[in-house]
This record gives sequence, C-alpha cells and structure tokens, in this order.
Amino acid sequence: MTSPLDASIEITAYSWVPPFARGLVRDLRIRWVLEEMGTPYAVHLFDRRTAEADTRQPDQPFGQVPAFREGDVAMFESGAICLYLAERSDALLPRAPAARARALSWAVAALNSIEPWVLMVQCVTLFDRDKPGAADFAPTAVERLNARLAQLAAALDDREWLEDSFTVADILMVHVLLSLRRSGILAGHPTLAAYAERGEARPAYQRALAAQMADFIADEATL
Ligand SMILES: N[C@@H](CCC(=O)N[C@@H](CS)C(=O)NCC(=O)O)C(=O)O
Repeated sequence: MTSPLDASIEITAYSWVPPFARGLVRDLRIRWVLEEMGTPYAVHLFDRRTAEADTRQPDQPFGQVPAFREGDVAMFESGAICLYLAERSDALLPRAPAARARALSWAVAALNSIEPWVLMVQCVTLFDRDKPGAADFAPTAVERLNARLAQLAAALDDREWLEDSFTVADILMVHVLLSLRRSGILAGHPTLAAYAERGEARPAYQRALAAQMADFIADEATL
C-alpha cells in the first residue's frame, strides 16, 4: 500500500479485482493526476469480497471506488476528483480562460460523450452478456461506440493531445480508451490507439499503474 508519511490525501481503492480489470479501476485516474503533480498520497485498500468485515466502507454513495479524502474534503466521482486536483496545476488545467474552457470541455466529453458508450458495450458483451437480448443488441452497441470513436479520432486528427498541451482531459480520455483495448475495439481506431499509447508512455502513468498493480492482492488463492 502506498502510505507516505507526509500524505494528506487518501484514496480508497480495491485490493482485489479480476486480472482483466487491473489497470482499469478508476482510482488509476487519480493516481495518474497525483503522479503528474508530484503529490504524495495514501491508499485505503478495500476488499469488496469481504466488504461486510471491513469497518471502513468506501465513502461513496454508490458503494464504489474511488473515494477521496483530504482533510475535511471528502469526494467521490473520479472525474470530479481529478478536476479538483488539477486546479492546482497550471499544466493539467491551464489558467488561460480559452485553454481552460477547452480542457474542461474535453474532460467532460471523456466521461459524458465517450465513457457511456464504452459502458454500454461492456454491459452487453461482458457484465450482462448472459441477460436476455444482450447478444442481439451487442452489434448495435459496438456500432454506436465505433461511430463516436471515429468522431473523436477526427477531432484529435494528427495532434499529440486533445488540445495544445497535455491536460487532465487527456488523463481521463486515455484511461477511458484503455478499457477498450482488450476487446480489440481500440485497435480499430489507430489514431486513438496511438494517442492512448502516448498517454501510457508518460512516466507519471507508469508510476500510477505500478502503484495500483502493487496494491492488488496477488491472486484469488490468497483468500
Ligand atoms: N462514475 C464513477 C464510477 C465508479 C465505478 O464504476 N467504480 C467501479 C470500479 S472502476 C466500481 O466500484 N465498481 C463496483 C460497483 O459498481 O459496485 C467514477 O468515475 O468514479
């Protein structure tokens, strides 16, 4: 567990998820922001398999992670937490009004225009794939997601990041896109696949990923 003595920030994250979900749990977004800023943090690890025995449930209205605490500030929703933190960084959230407005627009787009379509596909192809109608609807869900991704790729075009410089919006967008890698959907959009790879190549992402992976219980046999 990451617990630097000088950390006033605490994230609640899972200590176990299935292997396919590792790297994709949304506390990674917050860890990535904090690593970009060089801000230390502690992690409260929560095992949802033994949730009832844990006296510290995530302080999150939907029982999910991540949750966040800094002094008397208690937050939930990964996007809100990332934006709250990015306020402290001129790089992650530019001060100039026009650039700031674009970064905020893209941050919300990641969570509100791209992630819902990703979730729809994940529901019918993964989480709820055995439910009635899921298999029938899956091709339509994938088609709708692909249409949205094509628009995103066109907007990104040949730029390195969503706007002139790397911002918190890229953290959110790259992390949303990475959840599509395993399905092969991301590879169908080479512009976006390359963009996600640029995000992953950042040392701060690598540190955040390593920290999340190190916090997971090694395997199911340990319980
Ligand atoms: N919109 C929320 C979504 C949080 C979320 O879906 N968390 C997942 C892990 S990445 C979770 O806790 N899933 C378990 C559950 O929904 O019970 C956010 O961005 O923080």
